[in-house]
Amino acid sequence: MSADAATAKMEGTQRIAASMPTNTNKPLEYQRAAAVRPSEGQHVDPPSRTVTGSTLSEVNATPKSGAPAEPGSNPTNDSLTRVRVDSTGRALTTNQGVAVGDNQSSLKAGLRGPTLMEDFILREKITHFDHERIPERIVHARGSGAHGYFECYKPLPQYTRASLFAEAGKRTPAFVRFSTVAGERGSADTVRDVRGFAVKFYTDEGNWDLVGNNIPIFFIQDAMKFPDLIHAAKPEPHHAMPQAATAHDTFWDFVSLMPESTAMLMWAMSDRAIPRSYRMMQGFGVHSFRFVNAKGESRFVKFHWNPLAGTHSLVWDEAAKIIGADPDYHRRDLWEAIEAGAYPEYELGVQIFTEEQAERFSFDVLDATKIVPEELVPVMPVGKLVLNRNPDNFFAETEQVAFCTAHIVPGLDFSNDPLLAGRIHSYVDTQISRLGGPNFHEIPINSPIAQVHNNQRDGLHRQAIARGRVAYEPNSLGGGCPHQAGMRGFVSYPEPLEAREHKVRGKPERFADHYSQATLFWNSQSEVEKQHIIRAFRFELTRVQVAAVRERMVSSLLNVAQELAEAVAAGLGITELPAAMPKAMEKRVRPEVTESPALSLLARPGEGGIRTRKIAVLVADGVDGETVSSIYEQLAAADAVPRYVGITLGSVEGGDGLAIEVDVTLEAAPPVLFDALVLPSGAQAVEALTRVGQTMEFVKDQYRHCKAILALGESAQLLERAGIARTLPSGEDDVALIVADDDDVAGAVRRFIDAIARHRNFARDADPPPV
Ligand code: HDE
Repeated sequence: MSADAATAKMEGTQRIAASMPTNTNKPLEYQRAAAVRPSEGQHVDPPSRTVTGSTLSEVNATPKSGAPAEPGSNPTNDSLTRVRVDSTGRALTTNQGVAVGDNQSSLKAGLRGPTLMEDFILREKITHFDHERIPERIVHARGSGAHGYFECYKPLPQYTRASLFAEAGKRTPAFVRFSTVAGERGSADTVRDVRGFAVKFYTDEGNWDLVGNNIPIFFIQDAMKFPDLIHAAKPEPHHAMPQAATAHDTFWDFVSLMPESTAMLMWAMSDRAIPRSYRMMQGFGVHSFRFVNAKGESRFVKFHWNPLAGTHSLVWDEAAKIIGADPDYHRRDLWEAIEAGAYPEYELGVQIFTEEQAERFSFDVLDATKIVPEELVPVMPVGKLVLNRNPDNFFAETEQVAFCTAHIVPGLDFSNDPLLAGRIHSYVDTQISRLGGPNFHEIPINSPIAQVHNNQRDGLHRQAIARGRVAYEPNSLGGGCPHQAGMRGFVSYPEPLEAREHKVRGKPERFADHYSQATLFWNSQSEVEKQHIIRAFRFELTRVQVAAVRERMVSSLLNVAQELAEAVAAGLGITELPAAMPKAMEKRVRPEVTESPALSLLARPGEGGIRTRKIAVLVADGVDGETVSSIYEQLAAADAVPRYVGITLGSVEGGDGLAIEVDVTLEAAPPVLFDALVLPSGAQAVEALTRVGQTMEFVKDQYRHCKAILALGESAQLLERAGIARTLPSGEDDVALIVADDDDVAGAVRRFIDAIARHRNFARDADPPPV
């Protein structure tokens, strides 16, 4: 470079340094007003671009070094397009871009000779392979993700300045990962467990991660207990069993000694913990957060996701059988729905309340084991999440996505929930070991779409190539940039603190009420949901080997509801009820609400219809082809997914000569994989199906799991052989068991579709099951 250019650079540097003779921001650091309303950092424009550059030679571009950086730009934040790879028409290369001539054999000294150390192609390939796995998440290891967007319904300036809520119709890109908690990465989807519902919003003011669950409360009140909880729930350390299940001694030992877990146990033993689909479950932010508006005013907020498809669950016997039939049941369901264009949608609702309101509640809003009942603070819908794109690559996107509760944006803030405080630390920390260093934010799925400019440098796998020699602030040599944003940036809400408080380890008094909301949940359930909760407690505690732990849990349940404790005890063979567990707070709390209908899964049937529901149509030679194919078409026209299930693959020949191609066999697709069943007419087909053991299993399971069954003509015999009664034990009609003659097919199909849309006919539910 010419001496002139170097001199000009030097002179320019002198000029900008001189234009900042003092740090004008410094006095503000000591002013109370500036502690609440920070001002923008001091900065100037350099006289020329060269002045703040690292080099004068940056103009000498090559295909690799490229042009100088664009002013104010950080391309590591671009859309994922910059890292999408498509090998169409390309030859194989090494990681250095060298084309590989032969990908079949290693390099040897002679055809039968030893493999040579110099074979860099083999060594690069094997070395990369050796390191393909990364540590799995300590919790939520098993998950599935999808891309989509959040659309704001209406602006919320009175509550928050968060940019994603700024205008009606504004769309913010999002990535969601659903998960189970306890199981390892390869564990089955339909285990009884809480489901993670983690959303990353790529807002234009930075990333906001709402890392929630499908249950609105949690087991513990303080982050201090999280490692204990997870150690108790995970496989027992001596023999590493059981996988992905809480039905074992250590879990129940711990939770029965932690009465604050009781309310969460009620939810976890309910059908919420065995959802039919990720598309059919709610999500919750759990903690109280804060909304902060442009005037700096703050209110508490709780976040709710409500699926437009409604909330629907499996039944336990079915969930357990699906573990064998299709361990990827939820992953497949999400993937297939998105591929089919049936995009899952969830409405975001907020409960907004003031500090003063919170003071008056009978519970503490900082206690994550408590909900704010909807009767106290209604849920206001504010927008909608639509999942419309599957990831291209599971590892690059779903496995490497790193959610952190610490990722929030201007307009939001934390509450002092002590569980949340621990999480704010934990998530960043865990990503550092899981993703190999502090630069995980540069992994494409994690990088924001908002620009990133700071003085953080180096670390493993750094991608950004920061221009210039300034990596500190304040500076004058970089013109003061990047400068602090002041009120345009994130400013913590200056929450007033209690005067004269001591530094303590403890909990507020209202945290000690452990049972009111467990009872509230119980009281709000329908009869069938209550029965399922009883059975779940019974199942889990039956697996517990130590009788004292079983009894301790029953003594705790006596504080929730006598009928619950008695029914669980009866199932466990406990004939003499223990005394109720002494409460941490003997003072009686007067809850505002003793029943909240919104807590029942049945409160949200969804938009109706049978879209994406899987329906088995059993076929064999001699089936009434004309009728069965017309039913198939009607179901497909209603956006359901009918499948011809046969004894073998190939085609069956209808009694009317129509050939029907079998989609899947009785052996490969057991009944638990379908939401409903069609048994067509045709004497010969019914006879053939009767001879196959799996048919009876199919019919019985569909009945036992309370699913809709349509039996036409002769196939009614299959119901009889399975011992299925035409009416309910009460003598009433079973509206999901539609038995029809061949002359009433149209009406029968209509009733069948209505029954599928209602999900299950729980009026059939009985313990033990009659068939
Ligand atoms: Fe998490 N949790 N958690 N958690 N959590 C993790 O972060 C943690 C809690 C939740 O799909 C980890 O990246 C602590 C509540 C979801 O990638 C880890 C505490 C709620 C996911 C962690 C909690 C959650 C995680 C493991 C108590 C519901 C999966 C891997 C103080 C509101 C995110 C990771 C994904 C994952 C810590 C309690 C939800 C270790 C310390 C309450 C959905 O950082």
